[in-house]
Amino acid sequence: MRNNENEEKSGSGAGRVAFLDGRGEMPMLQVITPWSTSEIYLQGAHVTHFKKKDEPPLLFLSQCSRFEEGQPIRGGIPVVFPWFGPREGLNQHGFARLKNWELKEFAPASDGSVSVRFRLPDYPEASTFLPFTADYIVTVSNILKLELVVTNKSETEEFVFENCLHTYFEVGDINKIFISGLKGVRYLDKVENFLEKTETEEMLRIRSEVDRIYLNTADPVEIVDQSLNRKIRIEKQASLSTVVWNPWIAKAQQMPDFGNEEFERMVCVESGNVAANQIRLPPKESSHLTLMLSSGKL
Ligand code: TA6
Repeated sequence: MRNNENEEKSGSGAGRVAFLDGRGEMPMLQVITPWSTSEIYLQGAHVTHFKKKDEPPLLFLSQCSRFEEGQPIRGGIPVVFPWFGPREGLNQHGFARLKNWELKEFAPASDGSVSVRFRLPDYPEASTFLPFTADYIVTVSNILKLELVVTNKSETEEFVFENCLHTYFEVGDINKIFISGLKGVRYLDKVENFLEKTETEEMLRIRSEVDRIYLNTADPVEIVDQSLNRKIRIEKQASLSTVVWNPWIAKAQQMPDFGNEEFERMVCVESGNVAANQIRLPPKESSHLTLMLSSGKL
C-alpha cells in the first residue's frame, strides 16, 4: 500500500484522511478519527472497514474477496442501487457497487469526526433511468453514519428504484448471536421461493441458510454477539426494508469469493427499500436513506 503523504490532510480536530492504493491497487481512502479507523474504496464508494479503538472490526470482509475493477467486493457495505437482487440480463444488485464514485469533498470537523461525500458519475448504465443524482456521505466518528441521497432531476416523471446498504457485520460465532427488533414483521423468505411469513422470534437465531426481506419496518435492529461480548445497533431513517442474510454451508461453498467457513463469522443485516417497499420518487424530490451503526460491550 502506498501512502501519498502530499495528499494527506488534517483538520482542525484530530480526524484525518489519507489517499492510499488499497488491495488490487484500487484507490481508497483511509479515515482516522480519535475513536476509530475506516477504509473506503472509490469503487462502489464501498466502506470495507470500520474499527473502533477498543473493539474488533465492526464489518466483515472476506479473505477471498476480489479486489478487481468491475467486480463486487465481498464484505463491508456494498451500496445496492438502483435495483436489489437480480434483473434480467443485468448485474445483480445494480451497478452502483461496481462503478468508481467521484470523491466530492471531505470535511474533518472540529469535534474529530470526518465526513466524506461521493457522487455517482453519469455512467451509460444510468442513462436508461431518468436523470438523477446519487450522493453518498460517510461520516466516521465513534459510530459509522451513512447517507445515500438520491435526487430525481426530472421535471415530470417519478423515479422508481430500490436501494439497500448491504452491511456485512463481523461476529465471533454465528451460533452465539441473536438479532432483535423484527418480531411480528412480515417477510419474504427467499430460501422458500419468496414465501410470505411473519417473524415469530423475539430473539432471532441463525442455524441454517437465512435470506429474508422484512417489509414495512423502520425499527432499529440489534445484533447481540455473546462471543465478542458486543452489541451492534442498526438505526435507520427513510428505510422500510431490513434484509437478513447468512449463506450457511452449501451456499458458502458455491461462492468463489467467500471462504467455506466464513459464514460462521458474519451476518448481513441490511437496510433499504426493496421489493414492495421500492421508492417512487416524485419529480425534483430527494430520498435520504440514512443508517447509524453503533456498538458497545454487552
Ligand atoms: O441481500 C441478500 C442477497 O440478496 C442474497 O440473496 C445473496 O445473494 C446476497 O445478497 C449476496 O449477493 P451478491 O450478488 O453480492 O453475491
